[in-house]
Amino acid sequence: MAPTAKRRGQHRSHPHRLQQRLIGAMARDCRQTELHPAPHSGGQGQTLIGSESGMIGDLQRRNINAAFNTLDVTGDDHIDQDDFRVRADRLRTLRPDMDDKLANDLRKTFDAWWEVIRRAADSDGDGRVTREEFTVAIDAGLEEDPAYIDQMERVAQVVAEAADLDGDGMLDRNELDLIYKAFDVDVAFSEETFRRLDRDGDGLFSTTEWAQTVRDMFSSTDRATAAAVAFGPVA
Ligand SMILES: [Ca+2]
Ligand SMILES: [Ca+2]
Ligand SMILES: [Ca+2]
Repeated sequence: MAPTAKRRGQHRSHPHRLQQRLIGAMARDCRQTELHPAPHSGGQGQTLIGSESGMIGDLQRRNINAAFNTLDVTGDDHIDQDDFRVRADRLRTLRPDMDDKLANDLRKTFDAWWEVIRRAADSDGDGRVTREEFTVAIDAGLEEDPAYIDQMERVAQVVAEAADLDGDGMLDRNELDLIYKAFDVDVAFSEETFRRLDRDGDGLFSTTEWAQTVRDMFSSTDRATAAAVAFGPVA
């Protein structure tokens, strides 16, 4: 008698796992908190999201804080348009020969990214997003909003074009590192990401593949992808 195959698809592919997502993934180090015994392990009234680890509530808070800190480029504890302008300008300094068209594309794309966040998160309409407003928006599903995901993919594409120093439509390791530097992400993390993206081992991958990788950071929970390790190792 043939054994019945068990469907295990549900086991690891729930989209509501915040630690899998792009900027939340920057806080991957915080996964270590899962190793710490929960001091409140008997509690039953906790509002945890997900259930596998039992610590997602804490993780989520940490990830949201990490995401907020990353977006708050100016460090004034608010996200506003300046943060996105500064980030776009930083890419310009990484690429001194950037032409005006690309510089404009960068600025417009980063502005549009800010617009998506502002619309979703600036609940008091003062043109700035506080940590609290951001947390509420993420809780409400900002990172699952197709408009947000589309915009992130656009940002990734333009950033990849900016980092493509020799303009061949492909990124090499050095060009990928430029992206990491522009986003203040530890360049050490780019090594494994690069290895996974450069499938045929020729030392290059396309800017389009990079944009797709960024998209995967939101939509995929597959730990074998480049997206999974883009901001640090997964356990
Ligand atoms: Ca700021
Ligand atoms: Ca506000
Ligand atoms: Ca290139």
